[in-house]
Amino acid sequence: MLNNTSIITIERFILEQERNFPEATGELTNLLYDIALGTKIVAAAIRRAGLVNILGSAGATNVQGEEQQKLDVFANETLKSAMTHTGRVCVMASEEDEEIISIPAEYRAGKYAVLFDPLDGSSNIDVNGAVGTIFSIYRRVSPEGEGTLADVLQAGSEQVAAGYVMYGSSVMLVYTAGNGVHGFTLDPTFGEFVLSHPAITMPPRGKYYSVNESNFARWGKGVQRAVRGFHGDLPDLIPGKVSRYIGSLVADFHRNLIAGGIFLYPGDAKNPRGKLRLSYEAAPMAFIAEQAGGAATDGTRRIMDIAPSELHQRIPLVIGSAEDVAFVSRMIAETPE
Ligand code: AFP
Repeated sequence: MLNNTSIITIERFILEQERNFPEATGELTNLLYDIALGTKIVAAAIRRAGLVNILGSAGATNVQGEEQQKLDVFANETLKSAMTHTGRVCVMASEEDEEIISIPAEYRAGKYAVLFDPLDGSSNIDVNGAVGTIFSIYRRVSPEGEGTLADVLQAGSEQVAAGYVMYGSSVMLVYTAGNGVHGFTLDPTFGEFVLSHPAITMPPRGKYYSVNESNFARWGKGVQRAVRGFHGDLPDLIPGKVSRYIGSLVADFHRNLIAGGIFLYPGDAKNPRGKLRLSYEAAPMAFIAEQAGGAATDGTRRIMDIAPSELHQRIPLVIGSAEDVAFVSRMIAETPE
């Protein structure tokens, strides 16, 4: 098996990509590999979850006031320990931690800051649904020493790399380092991510729309009109689409990335800033969407341009095939509230 040169592991792929940049030190390759290793451990735990009876609440709530599942805690700790002692990272931030995560003094010389949502869509775990890990990597902006809040509060356009791992019927890692979007599938027989989806591109207009329609009555009129368009009620403006919603951003986004479509989590009368987090969810997914030819906005502004002012900031998200995202912006701009 190993002498089969048609198998491209994630490590080989990233190393080969880095050859195009003579100034590259290999540190980013190693960091991505650390993250891949952490997610393989998480994937193994998720697969065993139903068997070893570790499902259920850990009894704590996270900083968003949401109940944590045990696997959330496990995934968070696993990813932290995969990156803490390598000397590649100066600071981290996790959706599950209120404050930035500092790195012990002897290891904090690294030039990267990493943000992650360790187990997104975790309410799907109890029903054996798809969940994911999302990550985002920035270059440190603070001088040497301990990384600071400034390192993790950068606009999405400053990302060096971003990606997600989807723990679905197979485990897939999808990432971009600004040179296209590439997907790898975990081969469970030898435990490596192998290149399965090189240079993923999103169709400009998609077949699917994904949104939690139970919030329909609370949306602004522009969003309501756009979704009516997706229902097929505005045939002069846009052909109708097929509805698909899992309630797990990674899984919903992944379908639309591969097959074409749009995902929305708009703000509404109860939560004007929506539900999703700018730094852990919206910005990394926006980087991937744009690199695949798609787009991402908060309804009016490009997500990648928005610099967060706080660590756990929420933001409305409209992401997917470029023409579909533009249609939503147009409906929002043209529809009086
Ligand atoms: P959980 O991690 O609490 O399941 O939230 C998942 C999520 O952040 C994102 O993955 C989904 O797209 C979105 O929330 C679903 O939210 P609704 O349940 O309100 O539709």
